[in-house]
This record gives sequence, C-alpha cells and structure tokens, in this order.
Amino acid sequence: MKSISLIQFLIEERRAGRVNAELSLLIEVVARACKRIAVATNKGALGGVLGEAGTGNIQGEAQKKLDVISNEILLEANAWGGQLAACASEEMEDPQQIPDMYPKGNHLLLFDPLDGSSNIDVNISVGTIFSILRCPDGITQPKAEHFLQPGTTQLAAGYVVYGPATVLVLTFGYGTHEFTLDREVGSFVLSRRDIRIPEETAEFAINMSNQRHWEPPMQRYIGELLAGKDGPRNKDFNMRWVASMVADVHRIITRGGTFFYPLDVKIRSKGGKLRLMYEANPMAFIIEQAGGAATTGRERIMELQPTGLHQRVPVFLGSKKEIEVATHYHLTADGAQ
Ligand code: P6P
Repeated sequence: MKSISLIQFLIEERRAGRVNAELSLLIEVVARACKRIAVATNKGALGGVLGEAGTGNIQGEAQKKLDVISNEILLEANAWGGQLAACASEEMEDPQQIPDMYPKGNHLLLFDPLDGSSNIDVNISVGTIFSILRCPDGITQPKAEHFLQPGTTQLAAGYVVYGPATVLVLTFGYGTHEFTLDREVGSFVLSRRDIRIPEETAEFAINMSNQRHWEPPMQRYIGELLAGKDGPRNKDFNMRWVASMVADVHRIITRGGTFFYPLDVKIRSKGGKLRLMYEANPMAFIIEQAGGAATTGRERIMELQPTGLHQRVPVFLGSKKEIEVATHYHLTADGAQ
C-alpha cells in the first residue's frame, strides 16, 4: 500500500470537504509538537528529563520535568500559528492567551501534555491527549467559561502514544484514523484508516485495588467478569491496567476491550479521577467515531455540560456491548430503568 503522510491525508480530507484549512493546519501543528515531545521522552535518563520538576500543578500533583517540558512545547508550537484564540492544559490553572504579537484564530486547544507521567521513570508508555473546540464568535480573550462546551461540539480530538512506536490517533468527526511516526523521514504515516472497535470483548481494564470502594453496580459488573465461565457471563475475561490512559485506550483502539475509572468513595467528592475536558471528552470522541461507547456509567460523556475547566468524571469506554451492560447496571441500581 502506498504510504500516505498525515499532511497528504489532511489535504485529501480538505478536498472532500470534511475538514477546513485552518483546522487541518492546527492538527498538523499539534502533531509536529508531539514529535518534539517524543524526542524528549525517548531520551529517558540520558536527557536529564526524568524525575520531579519540584513544582506542583493545579491538580495538586507533583509535576514531572517532562510534564513541564511537554506543556511548554505545546504552548510554544501553537503560539504563532494563527489558528488559536487560547490554550488550556491540565498543567495550568487558567487558559493561556495567544501573545499579542501573533494573529489569533477561532479555535480553542485543550490538552493533557503528558498523560500517565507517573510511568515515565519506569519507562512505560505515556501520551499526549488533545481536544479542539471552536472559540465563540467575538471572543478575543477566551476565559475558562468559553471552553466549557459539551464534548459533542469538539471539532477534532486525538492522542499520541509514546511507546515502542510513536502513534497518533485522530478524529475530526469522520472516523478514527491512526498514523505511525516514520522516524527516518520524521513524518506521521497513515497506518489504519477508519478504525472499528469490536462490539464484543473479553478484555477489561480497571484498577482493581479500588474494588472495595466501588459502588454496588460496579462491584456486580466486575464480579461477573471475574467469575468468568463459572458465572452469569459464561465466558472468561482477561484484565489489563497500564495506569496510562493513552496506552490503555490505544490497546482498545487496536483490538477492542473496555476501560473503567468508576466513582469510588475516595474520589466521589471530586466527581471522579479523570478530567472531562482534556481526557474523557477527546477519548470519548475517538472511541465513538471508531464504533465504541463512552459513558460516566450513567450518561454519555460527550453530552455532559461542563461546569469547570478541570472537572473530573467517571469514565466507562470501549467495546459497545460491554459499556451498555455496565451502564445498564448503574441505571437500574439508580431505579432509572
Ligand atoms: P491510578 C494517569 O495518572 C491517569 O490520569 C490516567 O492516565 C490513568 O488511566 C489513571 O490516572 C491511573 O490512575 O489510580 O491507577 O494511578
């Protein structure tokens, strides 16, 4: 198969009227920034970038040096392009405006610059997650409230997983597509077009150490998977947990499966563990465009009306049939159905 670069793919999609010039240029700029993050990440101990930065972020988490470096790379790459009105990041409390010396565009970019960064020092895959929204008309200095749009309004979403290969997975509403970085040439090459996730699966991902804190319907659902052939599901299931959302989601994009970060009594007051605007929403868009489903256990993630830039939500995503079963258990437990 003739290899098609990301740029060529985007030009073809522009000709087909499925993406406009400004959005495709913004996607290219983000992808190029992620190549630089890949270089920094792949240096490992040799790059002097491992370990703590000695600072904390809005989440109250200790920042890794690579968290800060990745955030800076994305901000610098997107400052001069002219497609953005502002950026928002897991690493920054407030949105970052585009410097006055540069032209502004009508897009908003949100990102988790290096998700799963607790895995960096042990050399396990990490990744960048991004989401692109339209800036409301007439807003030249977007504030947090201008980012608070439901996931269904996303113009594009993607992630880059920094693993054995550096892989970009992207959607702008016309399917989910995968590009693998050709390091010799330095360009992302189309490796899978219009990915479809199997509706059925025998593989799930969850942090089992929280099991005693889950709500009863989650206990019931996971208990049935663990019972395997001896239980009501009458089939055995396999479990994975990388503790790096991008890596777990990429496995699901590659071969199906499910990923759960449910509410538990430890995090109930925060609303969940994962962030809606730059983790749950972009991943939900990617998964749905590949034929999967993404809920909070009670409602479709992409239909939530955000209430805060760093809002957290429960996340159930992956192979459609399993997400439907797990969500149904929660709704019936609530007496909703
Ligand atoms: P736990 C990484 O910190 C992250 O935000 C996601 O990438 C990952 O899925 C989850 O948290 C891991 O959480 O509680 O297992 O460490």
